[in-house]
Amino acid sequence: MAPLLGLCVFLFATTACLGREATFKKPPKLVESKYGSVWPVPQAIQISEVSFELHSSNFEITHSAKSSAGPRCFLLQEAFRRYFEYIFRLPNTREGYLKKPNSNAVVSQLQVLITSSDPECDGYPNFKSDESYTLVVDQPISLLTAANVWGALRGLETFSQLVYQDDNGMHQINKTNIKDFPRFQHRGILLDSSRHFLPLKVILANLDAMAMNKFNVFHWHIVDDQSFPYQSTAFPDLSDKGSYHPYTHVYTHMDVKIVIEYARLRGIRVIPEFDTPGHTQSWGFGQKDLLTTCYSGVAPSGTYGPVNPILNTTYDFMSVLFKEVSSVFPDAYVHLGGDEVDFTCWKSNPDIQTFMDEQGFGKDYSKLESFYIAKILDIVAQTGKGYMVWQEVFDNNVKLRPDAVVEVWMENKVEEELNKVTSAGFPTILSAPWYLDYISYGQDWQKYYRVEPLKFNGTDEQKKLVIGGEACLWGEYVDATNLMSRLWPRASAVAERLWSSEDVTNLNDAYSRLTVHRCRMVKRGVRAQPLFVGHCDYEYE
Ligand code: CP6
Repeated sequence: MAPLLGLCVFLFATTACLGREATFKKPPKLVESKYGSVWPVPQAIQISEVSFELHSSNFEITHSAKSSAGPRCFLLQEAFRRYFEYIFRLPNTREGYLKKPNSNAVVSQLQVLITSSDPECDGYPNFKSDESYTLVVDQPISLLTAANVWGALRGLETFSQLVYQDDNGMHQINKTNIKDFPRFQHRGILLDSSRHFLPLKVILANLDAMAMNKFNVFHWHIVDDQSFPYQSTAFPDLSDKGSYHPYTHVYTHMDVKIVIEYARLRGIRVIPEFDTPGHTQSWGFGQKDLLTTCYSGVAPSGTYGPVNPILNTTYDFMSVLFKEVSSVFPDAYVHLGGDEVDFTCWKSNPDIQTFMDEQGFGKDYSKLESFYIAKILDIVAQTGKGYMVWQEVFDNNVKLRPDAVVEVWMENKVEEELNKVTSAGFPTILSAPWYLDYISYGQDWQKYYRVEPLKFNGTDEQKKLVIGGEACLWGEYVDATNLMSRLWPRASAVAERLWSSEDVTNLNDAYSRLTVHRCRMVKRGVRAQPLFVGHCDYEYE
């Protein structure tokens, strides 16, 4: 059996053969993909065998004369510059270092044509933004057409991914036709800046990586039990006392604005989450009487529980805080959390027991939770914002506005939950299968890739309510040292599931493109970890 053992070692990288549990025993095969190395795969793409050259000295990305956008469109100007650099000016990209005479045709321009009368140059992306585009790569002029800047951004990313270097270091692109649009509107990444403070730099780097994968929502789980880094102007004590450090480990309004603008320029929405009534321990340091006093027998135990839902002062505070938050974050939605409320402390508190009796809630503390959430929803509705919530809020029968988005995160009975939420008529996003803070040996990206968000019992109307999904990177074991490598390229699997057509499921094809895509991210300065054995032409340095 020696040859078989050898094969076993070769194919399965030893662990499977030693009988230890390897999640994914068979590494996929590297194959030539008809999609080139584009990630995520466009809805329709034909790449021809014919290739053209690009020369940095004779190539520009410009506005088409017919475009409704021009050089005054700052968002596009910045994008043109960025993508020119991705194509030509990376650290160790040598262009044509073995220049040989040739007579190939050259692409000298990528013209960008915005067709809508309002290109949305100065706007923010929103949940209805049109990200579709068409791309015709031909010589001497290639044409990218989109209704507005959001589609143009996606098309520029695709164009840059079509460019490759031949064995002589010459930049090449094949004649190509693409018609593209996202399958799901909401394609998010959740970062948690409470369990560890995330410096601005890593948040911005992650926004770059998101754009490379056509993600369009940054779900910023900005505060939680462990720290409150958001610096509020109305309640400065919250971060003065509740952050890890009041000067170095906080996000000022200016910091937040920087993140929002950086994201906007990449077509990414920023949705902040202020999770209550649970997950709020850090709030208690800077806001007296906000949290419930827990009791041990008849005396306070010295610990605190969820937000105290029976005091008027709680709601006065929340009104002012959410008013501020709604003006600092321009997106039409805020995430209100509502997950994992622990009732132990509420149960111990005599004032809460009295209140429960008065309200006729009996011993059902989920009624008290609903009472609280309903009031928060009213407060937020008054700011003119829509809201997202974790699934428990729906599960507890809280009355939600019809445009409320319910985020399904619990791993058990996901399909049943999707059916329930959508049959009640609510838009929903799926994050349950995509908890990327979980790690394991092997190629777990395949598990994320195989997920089919619409695989649940429901009508077509219900399926339309699944507006997308999110990859979540909870921060217990993550800070700036490992965030990028933990997320990328594993989150790329989620990106393709949410962007590309349902039938894009071939694992060998995905593996082959993702290997190249991962090296491309590395080349662009993203510390994306390897999928398996191998090398990149340009290694991270
Ligand atoms: N923090 C907050 C968390 C989690 C949630 N909310 C969480 C729960 C279970 C797992 C991973 C993360 N760390 N605020 C639940 C949405 Cl497995």
